[in-house]
Amino acid sequence: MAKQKISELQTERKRFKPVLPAVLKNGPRSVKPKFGKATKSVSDYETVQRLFPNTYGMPMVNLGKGKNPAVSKKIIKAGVVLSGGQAPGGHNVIAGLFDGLKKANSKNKLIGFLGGPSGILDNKWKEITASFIDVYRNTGGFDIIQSGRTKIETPEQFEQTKKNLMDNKIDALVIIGGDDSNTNAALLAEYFKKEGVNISIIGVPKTIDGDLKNEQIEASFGFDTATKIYSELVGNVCRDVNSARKYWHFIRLMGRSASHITLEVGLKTQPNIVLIGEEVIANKMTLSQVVDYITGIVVKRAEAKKKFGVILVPEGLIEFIPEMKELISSLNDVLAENEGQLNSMSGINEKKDFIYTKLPENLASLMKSLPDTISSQLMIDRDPHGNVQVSQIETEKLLIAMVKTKLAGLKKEGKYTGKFSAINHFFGYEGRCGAPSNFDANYTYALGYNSAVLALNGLTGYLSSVKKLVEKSSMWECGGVPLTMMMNIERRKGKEKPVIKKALVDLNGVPFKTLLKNRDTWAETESYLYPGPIQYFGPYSVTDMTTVTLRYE
Ligand code: FBP
Repeated sequence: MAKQKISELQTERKRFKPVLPAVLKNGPRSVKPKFGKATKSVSDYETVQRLFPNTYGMPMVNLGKGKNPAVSKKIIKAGVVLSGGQAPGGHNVIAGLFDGLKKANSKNKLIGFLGGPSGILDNKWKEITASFIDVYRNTGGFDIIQSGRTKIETPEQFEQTKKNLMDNKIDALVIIGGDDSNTNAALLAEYFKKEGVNISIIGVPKTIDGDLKNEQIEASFGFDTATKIYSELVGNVCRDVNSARKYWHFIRLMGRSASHITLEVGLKTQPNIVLIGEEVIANKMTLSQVVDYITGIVVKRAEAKKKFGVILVPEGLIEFIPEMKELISSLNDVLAENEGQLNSMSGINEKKDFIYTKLPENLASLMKSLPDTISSQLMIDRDPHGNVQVSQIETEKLLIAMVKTKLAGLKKEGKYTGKFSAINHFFGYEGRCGAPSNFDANYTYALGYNSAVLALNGLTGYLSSVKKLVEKSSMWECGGVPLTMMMNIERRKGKEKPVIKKALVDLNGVPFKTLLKNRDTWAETESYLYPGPIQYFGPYSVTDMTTVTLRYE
């Protein structure tokens, strides 16, 4: 077979050697887990404890240097699965895991389940070998074994998972995923303990959205690279508006449940408006008030003869507007409770008319008041974890339409004389598979290697944790955080469920406060910053520096 051609950059990136944290440098035999105090869930203690009787309260684990020859004695076979949306660095997690396992014992094996958790249920896998993994080192994407959003949730699926893992003689399963996938990891760990099955379950914090973090997990991988890619694009658009001076660009950025991406990109590029969903909900702003805020700035800039600007809109904004949140949550319940009946209807209008009869009156009229495309997009199937697929809802177009209407009204009243031409963008998929930055390449490799160490020590129900991320990678600290420690109870698909709590933008944190301090100036001026493309070679300050968010936090 002809050798696949790779780009010049890929050729260079193959040579990049991630720098492991000092504690992992000499391999799993030189690392000992140290156990801290018993832990508690973030809230709903009693319910979470009742649901996880076997794995609740486990201690924090820190890895320290020390002789640990036992990890090499047993030959282990591990499985790995990529779950959920792509994030730069997934391939390096698998490379780190592979190298950690092989360093402990060259006879250890690793297989990758194909296409996400469905690969476990369908028993589809591929062995990861040295020559196979080498091609993927330091590359973006999840194409090595692909990903998927299947949720392992029914008793039959748990049983099938147990059977397939046992048939394959798997000793440890590493689940690389976001909050939902790691919730699944926690449920599996609990199930295996209950069943007396000796398979370690270790999670790895992945998501470009940056919302899987807490005091122990400083950042999820992929956030650094994805935000650098979006910042380059947004910076370029800012330079374009400043050159042409004729358009308003409405840019929606991925991040379905939290606005971390928008905040980070906003701080890196300083556009005229940065909407933060968490602020909108805290101030109980209506959709119309959000539109008023944007319109106010458009008018002010027009008065200064500036009919151009750039506005960043977090993908999840729609769910942060209290009235919309209420509508979406009611819709979630109506869609879940009437699934059969709705499936039997073919036309979207028939479905809408049916839904209007099931929603409370005020929410039905709110839904009716939305443009047709938006109300249809709100009804798109929920993902297997019950989340609305906000990436399919064109909020930026909704805002443009509403701002236009508002400006037309102001024009009639003689309060606005400008011209408003708007262009919409959605940057999401563009950033999820980029070649990992040096930071993400190092971080993901360390997370993978660390997960091998946790599994080799027989731990289960832990999330791989690498800390002190603003330091050089050699200084990073490694360990494991009990998955149950991050849980709380939330409503999903019309039912109360234990889930890992998402980290939202902290309105008292330095990143948001920095935006707050500067945004009035950015609104009226052209304080744009142009971060440019990710640099892999060159001075440390441009190649290895991580996010503004992490540095401020
Ligand atoms: P994860 O939470 O699984 O990491 O995915 C995040 C994300 O990129 C969101 O920002 C986006 O809304 C969603 O995935 C899109 O999902 P899909 O790939 O299924 O369209």
